[in-house]
Amino acid sequence: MTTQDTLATLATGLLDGSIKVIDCTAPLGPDTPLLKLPDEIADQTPPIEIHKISEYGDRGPWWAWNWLKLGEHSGTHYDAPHHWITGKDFPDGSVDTIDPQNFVAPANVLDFSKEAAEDPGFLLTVEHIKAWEAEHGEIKEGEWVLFRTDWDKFNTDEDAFLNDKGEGPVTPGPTAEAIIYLMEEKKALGWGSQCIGTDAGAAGGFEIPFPAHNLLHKHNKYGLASLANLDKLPPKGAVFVTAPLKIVKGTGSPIRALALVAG
Ligand code: 23J
Ligand code: MN
Repeated sequence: MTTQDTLATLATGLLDGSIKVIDCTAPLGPDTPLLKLPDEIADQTPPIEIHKISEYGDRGPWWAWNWLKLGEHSGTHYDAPHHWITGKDFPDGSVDTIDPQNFVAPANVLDFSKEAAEDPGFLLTVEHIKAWEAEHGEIKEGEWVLFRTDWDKFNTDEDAFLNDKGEGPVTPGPTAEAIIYLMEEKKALGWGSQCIGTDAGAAGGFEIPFPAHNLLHKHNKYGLASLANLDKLPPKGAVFVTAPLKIVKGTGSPIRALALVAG
């Protein structure tokens, strides 16, 4: 089969529904949960606003349109290398300069939803990843690693999503060693989370603060946050489509995260 045949087979599968498109995106609006950093150390990403310009009225009789106010790191979104100081110097490290070949890639979906339900501060280790690979197959170079925790079930309730009961956010994430393993040994494309960011809630206090951010972007690799519907994906075999807006020098962007799966 030629590559052109492969593409034709994909096109046919999309049209006949044998390849399904799963939406892995949370709704983006004023109620979307947003990251809260300690006010003492950081300015905040602002609340999302959707303002009407006009709606079939006196000021534009035949059309409706809105304007938006939102941070780059809002809702289901992409983290580019320039988001973190460790990735600041890559010439292809902002959303407008990343090679678009990276926006369509195979996905490994690591299901640790049971562990996260039992322990909301669950940390994924190298051992967990190796055990997953022994069961499902190796993670290969250039592939996404998506951490399924089913945390999207909270994405309409900011308090539950952030899970800060007064002692800081308690949400699942990776250990530094897990990210080092994925970057250095597996050469993964990046890491995706169903929580507010790629790191665990407690990650600001880790030995390497925010290790997912620090280490992914140090390797000129990418993060995905607030992913939805990972429970609808197989452990292997999905193709993930995640294109950020081409914001000039942008450090991230809301995305429409789509997964192609065998229906
Ligand atoms: C800035 C500082 C810490 C974090 C974040 C941003 C994110 O989660 C983000 O959206 O990239 S943890
Ligand atoms: Mn982000």
